Amino acid sequence: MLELVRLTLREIRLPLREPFQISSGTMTERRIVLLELEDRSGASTWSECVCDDAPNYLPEIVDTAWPVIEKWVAPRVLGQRFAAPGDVHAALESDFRGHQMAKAAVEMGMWGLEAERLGIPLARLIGGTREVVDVGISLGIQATPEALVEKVRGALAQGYRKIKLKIKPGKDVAYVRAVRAAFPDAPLMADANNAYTLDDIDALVAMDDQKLMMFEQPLAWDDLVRHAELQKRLQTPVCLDESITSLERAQDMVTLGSGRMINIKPGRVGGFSQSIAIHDFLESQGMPVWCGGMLESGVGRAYNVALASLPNFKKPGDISPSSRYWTRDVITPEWTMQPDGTTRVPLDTPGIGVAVDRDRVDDLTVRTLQLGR
Ligand code: OSB
Ligand code: MG
Repeated sequence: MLELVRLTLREIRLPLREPFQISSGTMTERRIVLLELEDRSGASTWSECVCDDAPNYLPEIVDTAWPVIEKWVAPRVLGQRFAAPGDVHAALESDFRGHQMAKAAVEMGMWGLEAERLGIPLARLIGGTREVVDVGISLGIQATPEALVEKVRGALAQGYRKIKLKIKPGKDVAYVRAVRAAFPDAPLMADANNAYTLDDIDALVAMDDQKLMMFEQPLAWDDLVRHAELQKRLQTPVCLDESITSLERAQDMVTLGSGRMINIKPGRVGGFSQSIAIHDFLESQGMPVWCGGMLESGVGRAYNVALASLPNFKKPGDISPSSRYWTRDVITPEWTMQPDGTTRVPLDTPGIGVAVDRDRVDDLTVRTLQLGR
């Protein structure tokens, strides 16, 4: 039996190596909530809440997630006995709307804790089948198409297997065409983070012949109906990110034809149970999924790497190594990528596969809250 007896929240600040710009804003530093979980057996592990400072990706932010975990999530889990981590999701659903990222931070931690308690790798616990996972990079919006071409050149030289270009109206067609002209066979895709409406469809149509693997979330974060209209008019597959917050929304995507694949971010869907359910459902539909990222520290990345070891994660994930974003990560060993653009799933280590560097975390911590005994 899994029983969480103590939960410690910490907020850390981690400066990015370089600013990261998406259509809705620029980040220079991450505010990250880390959770330390301890089981009755003495086993312990860490997890991460993936929301950001500002509500420009989804409504949840650090300043909602912290009190929600304290007041509403932790009390439903602390001191309760769970036969399996898969049972935690249900405990967080009844009469409790939204707050997926706050719920996921604890729910995922319970999977990590179970892996630690049983002494097996997290990837094994969830039924992962891959020993290595393919890695993609997400490149922020650049000042000029030429600057973007140089970024892509560097990423391809490092071995990345998928190159995601962030786009927004006015920084799209010329950028994508310049990159495609420079690299005719590169595995490219574009992510708009909701920056378009159906009125801007001409720009999207103008990129439809650029052999993009997909357009990620071109339209509004909560809109499945217009994405269905858009998909009918494009050959390029639409991949949904922001719009998929549960298994039901994934089912709606298939019913409506709003997209042909999903970027699964476990934080966005409330944790591992829903991630696995969405993975299984899309597999039954013959549609691939891939693992998204939220500029996590190495702790959050550990969960993403484990998740991406499931069989239907058929496209490279946004699981770039620690050095992509951080001068120094908060874990040891840091996440690395092989020259062939893959990352090893840590199958020789129990639990999440990396250890938290406590001194580093202490140096970065701005507040702490201990819950439980
Ligand atoms: O839309 O996938 C996104 C980062 C922050 C917020 C939203 C997104 C992203 C990324 C970065 O694309 C992916 C990564 O963690 O490397
Ligand atoms: Mg996205």
